[in-house]
Amino acid sequence: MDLGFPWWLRVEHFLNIIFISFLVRSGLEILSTYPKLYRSQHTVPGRSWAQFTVQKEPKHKFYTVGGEYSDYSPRIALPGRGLLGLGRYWHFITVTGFVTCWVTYFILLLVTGQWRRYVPTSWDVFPQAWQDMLSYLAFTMPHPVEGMVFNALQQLSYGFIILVLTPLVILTGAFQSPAIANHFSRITRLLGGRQVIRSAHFLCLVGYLAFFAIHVVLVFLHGYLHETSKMVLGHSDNPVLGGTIFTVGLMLLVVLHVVATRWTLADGRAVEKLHNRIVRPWSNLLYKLPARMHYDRSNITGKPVGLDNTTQNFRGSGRPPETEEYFALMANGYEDDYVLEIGGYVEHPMTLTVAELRELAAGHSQTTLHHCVQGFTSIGRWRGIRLSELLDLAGPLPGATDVVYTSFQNMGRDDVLYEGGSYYESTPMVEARMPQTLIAFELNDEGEIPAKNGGPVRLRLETSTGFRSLKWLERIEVVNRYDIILEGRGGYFEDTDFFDRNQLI
Ligand SMILES: Nc1nc2c(c(=O)[nH]1)N[C@H]1C(S)=C(S)[C@@H](COP(=O)(O)O)O[C@H]1N2
Ligand SMILES: [Mo]
Repeated sequence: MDLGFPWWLRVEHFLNIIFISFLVRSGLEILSTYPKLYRSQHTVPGRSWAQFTVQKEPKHKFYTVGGEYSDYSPRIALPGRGLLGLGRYWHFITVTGFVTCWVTYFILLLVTGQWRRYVPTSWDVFPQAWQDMLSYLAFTMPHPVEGMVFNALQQLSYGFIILVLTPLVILTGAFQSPAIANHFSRITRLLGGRQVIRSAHFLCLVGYLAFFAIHVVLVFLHGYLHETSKMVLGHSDNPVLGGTIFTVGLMLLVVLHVVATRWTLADGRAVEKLHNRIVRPWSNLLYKLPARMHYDRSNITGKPVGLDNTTQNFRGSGRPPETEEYFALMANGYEDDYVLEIGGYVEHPMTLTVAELRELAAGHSQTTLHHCVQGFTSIGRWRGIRLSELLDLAGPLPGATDVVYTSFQNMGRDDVLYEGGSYYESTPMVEARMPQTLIAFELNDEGEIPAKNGGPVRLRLETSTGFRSLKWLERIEVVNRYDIILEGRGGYFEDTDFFDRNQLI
């Protein structure tokens, strides 16, 4: 068969240059907001195996993770400046194209028989690839394998990138989604846990970059015009024409990156719209994946031996309310002073104390892996009542679509890192009704939820990124539309930053 360079293979190669460069830059943006890699799911400060920031971890015990943001430059990251939400939007937009492209390519390889170019059919390829490498090091060009367009080293390295590294990067990427990681929690654990998978995802990036560097060197060694002409025209009969087209293409790619970065920094909401169009149709399918927990007490993110506060290593994000009322509430053990309100579009509005919540919950607890959108994870055992049961008691009226949660924390007042008003969040009814959506009042069997983790009562959404699990819960309100509340995006970070309320990724 002819193993030349068919047109679809060339188109795919070109699209990949675009997709991978966007994935790398937006991926770096995501990394920048928590530029550390861990082996353990407990992400204990000081135990990272790699770090990509010069920032030191604060010394006091209860610093919040928000302070670990590093802002990478827009020259490196897309869009840079610590704009995590926008980096995520670009990553997911590009993933949609990249995965579609790879699957199509994979099918085409199979049906056309072109897979033979990447899959060695004899063991001889391995010693041959070694010989090829030696000859490159001596600046002589190795010969292609009999009947092939590539030499043995090219065949093995391209095969590895396309058939091993790419599936691996897609798999490890998919498991960054809390919905996927918590639904397939057995696989998450089998693969070594969420942080090992996150580290592997990063190592895939290193793999791509190393391949890219060598690939470029080899293109130059073989002859730039000659090789790039094959990428464009499929042959090297007219290297000047092919090489020129390729070079112009590369310049356009640079322009595309500059334009995308500037556009994102100037009009993030437009990027958000693009994201919602492209990504939501498939990401909404993740609502079909309820969390299935395979964690127990022994997996809890606990204390280092010798310290008496077991919950201290469950990382905290955000600052507790700084009001007299809140301090008084916590000081008094809140059992009598705290009341949770449930109201809005329901038949029976009600208020419940923690004691009443406890009674209704009948001892239910769940041990789950928390995924902060920045990347830290902790495993906690939450005692609480399923929201679904509370909703049954309150009786949503026909036409109720969403549930809105408000906190007595105020970001502008309580957290130096942020501006703005009260923290709130909302969920579509399907998410509110998920079996693990919990109104929690106890962490790690310690009688209560500590202030820094959202006590007395907080929301737990186990298939979504952490920012949506609202802490210091004051009121639950059933509504028939959420888009008329404040900025209309359904939550504090959705309104003030670029986070998506439907973010189960
Ligand atoms: N009211 C309120 N809820 C909040 C936050 C906040 O700042 N304020 N931070 C969110 C974020 S970003 C995360 S990751 C989780 C962290 O929960 P933890 O502090 O128990 O780890 O709470 C979420 N809920
Ligand atoms: Mo977070």
